[in-house]
Amino acid sequence: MTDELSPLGWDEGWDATFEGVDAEGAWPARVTAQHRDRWTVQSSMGLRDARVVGAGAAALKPVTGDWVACVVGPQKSDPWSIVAVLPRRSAVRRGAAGGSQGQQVLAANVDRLWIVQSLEIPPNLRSIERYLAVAWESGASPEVVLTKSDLAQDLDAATAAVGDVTFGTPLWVVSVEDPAAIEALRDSLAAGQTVALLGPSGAGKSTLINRLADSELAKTAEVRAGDRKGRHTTTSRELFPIHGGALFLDTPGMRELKVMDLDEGLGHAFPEIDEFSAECRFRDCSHSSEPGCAVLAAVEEGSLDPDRLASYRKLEAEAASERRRVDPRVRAEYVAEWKTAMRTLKFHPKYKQRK
Ligand SMILES: Nc1nc2c(ncn2[C@@H]2O[C@H](COP(=O)(O)OP(=O)(O)OP(=O)(O)O)[C@@H](O)[C@H]2O)c(=O)[nH]1
Ligand SMILES: [Mg+2]
Ligand SMILES: [Zn+2]
Repeated sequence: MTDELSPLGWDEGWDATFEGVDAEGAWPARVTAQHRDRWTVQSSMGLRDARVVGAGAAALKPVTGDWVACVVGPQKSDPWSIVAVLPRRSAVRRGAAGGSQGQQVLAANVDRLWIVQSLEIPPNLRSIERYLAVAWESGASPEVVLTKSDLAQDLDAATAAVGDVTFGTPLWVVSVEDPAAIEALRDSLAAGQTVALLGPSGAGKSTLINRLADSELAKTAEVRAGDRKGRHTTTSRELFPIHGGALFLDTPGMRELKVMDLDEGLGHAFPEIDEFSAECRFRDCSHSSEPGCAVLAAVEEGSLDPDRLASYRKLEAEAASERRRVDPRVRAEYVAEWKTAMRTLKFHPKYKQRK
């Protein structure tokens, strides 16, 4: 099985995982696209339409990049049936958008996650930090790819500014006008490796995939003349296996990336804050007003950029509210705490005075 599926990213580890899956007579396939209630899967038998049927179907939520176990039928003319989703090695998740409850898994089994930003406009460092936190949390290896270097107003200043927030994360600067830069990126790719691209609309994600694959796989479109924003050209998450090469997972540009319940991702994205915080007097220091806070002291001394701290605290607050939303136990604790606080407040002389 390994040989036939290796161009899709299968390896001996997946062999072992598949053996542990309870799916008699099923075979593995990789999800290359997801539609509302249909999935396109690819296996050694080519591309097929698949659906999720039977008891427990609602719990299986395959996403692009997932390895799934499939069977035919029930009728021969039916699409394949997905009977199991193999445990993910990595999952790019974002917090629930709009009013919806659940978090969303954007992509699964991603090896490298490219955060793509255009140099046509000054880099939005706060946005890059947000993407980095989400990327680090996913289990994939994050990298930052700055595109359209040919259109940058001050290339050196822009790359230096981004370099200040990426620390050790690999940083690539490319342009479709710069074959050497594209070649360097291509050289870094390995066969069977899954690379997902994430970033705002118009950043040039699909263009980059086409250029690296040397083929017009993904649709692209010009950005709007006025504000240089994209037109949301890519509308679904799709995996493009390149013959003998890597697999590219293209995604639609996002208006906003809401973070999920960040855990280690935050510390990885803000390594200097993580380091300072080890010296805080309180272990659960929130770096807002506590005595003995080493992070605030670092800002005071000028060794930490206050914008970085503000960004960190904003993401942390968002992650905490997301955690309350998804984890019923944490949510219950929070509600209880809040009720106690309200009760205390009601009996507080100050509160009475205000009434
Ligand atoms: N000058 C220049 N233009 C580029 C470069 N890369 C991409 N573009 C242009 O930027 C526009 C948007 O590119 P897309 O690849 O469609 O952007 P996208 O990130 O896939 O956008 P969505 O699918 O909407 O998320 C296209 O007109 C590309 O030709 C570059 O390096 N230099
Ligand atoms: Mg696109
Ligand atoms: Zn602190």
